[in-house]
Amino acid sequence: MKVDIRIAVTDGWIDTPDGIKHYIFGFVDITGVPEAEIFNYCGKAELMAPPLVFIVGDEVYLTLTNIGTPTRPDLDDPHTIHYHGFPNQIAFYDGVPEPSIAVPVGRNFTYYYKPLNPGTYMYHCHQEPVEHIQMGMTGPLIVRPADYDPDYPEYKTAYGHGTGTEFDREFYIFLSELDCHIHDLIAKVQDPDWTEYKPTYWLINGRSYPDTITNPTPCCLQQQPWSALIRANAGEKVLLRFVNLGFQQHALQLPGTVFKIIGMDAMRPLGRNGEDLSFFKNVVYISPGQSTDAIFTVPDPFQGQAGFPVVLSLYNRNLNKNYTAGMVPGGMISQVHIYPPGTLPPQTAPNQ
Ligand SMILES: [Cu+2]
Repeated sequence: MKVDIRIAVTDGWIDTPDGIKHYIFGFVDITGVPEAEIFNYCGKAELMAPPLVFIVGDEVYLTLTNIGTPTRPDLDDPHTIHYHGFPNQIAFYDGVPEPSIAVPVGRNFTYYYKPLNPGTYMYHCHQEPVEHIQMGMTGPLIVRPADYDPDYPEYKTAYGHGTGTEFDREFYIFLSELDCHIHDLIAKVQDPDWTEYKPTYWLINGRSYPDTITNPTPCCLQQQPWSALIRANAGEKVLLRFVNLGFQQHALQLPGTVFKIIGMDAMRPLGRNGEDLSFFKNVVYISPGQSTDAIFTVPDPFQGQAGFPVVLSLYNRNLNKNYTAGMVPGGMISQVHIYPPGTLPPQTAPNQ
């Protein structure tokens, strides 16, 4: 299927629960926005960047439009889109500025791609990547298998019918960090030294706990529209699509259940003869630039009885990343809310 997407690149401001605003660079979806209105999106960059969802075999035309950075009008940085982890991308459309081209302020460039392999990927700007990735130009990307069909449980899978990767609900768990000192320097037209990178905030889907579990999104988090709250009925299979585009390793744990690792870096673990080598782990240890697909079966604490939602915590096992500016708990924490079987209707989009 032909897919047309238009993404604008600009700057913006995000909130953390301590009441501080942080300057970011980032992307915002302007697909279908009339040409005369695209500059209304200046300064409206979102963290995490809009998730992209494709199906194997799609003909994807993604137009990147650089609408400038109103807080820093002196910056004339070009930007790109790099589909991280796509094995068959050609250099011209890969967003690495040296062998490709980058998009200056006021210009467009249309990237073409035809995804061949299902899995969880990510995308980011590749111009001055140390700065632009850290400033927030990062988002997740799903490629669904060609036979994906959400109306039939055996075809609602991460890697295709018969691969043992069926799920009932799916959630982006997009990990990054933020060094507020450097973001502040950039907002104030200073030149940061990135060798002094020392993050002070740890984020899931662009938010710091307790903002991670706020759902629906309140008006104060409009530029961080993705809650990380996981809601599911007891007994369901939940697929967590972990992506790390921070600069640190992270170790995510969900006490009360166990993760079945069904994919890493958009590759289903298979043996030489095609045998299923998925495995079980308590902790998802994930490096920068890595993705991990983990399914857990929601435990049933109700045993046929009615009850209120039961809460499990998903948190970074590096416990020093579970605070926000001295407030504990904070940082890289989210929650699973378990409902009695049959309570929640079927999920129609990720992170609902
Ligand atoms: Cu950039």
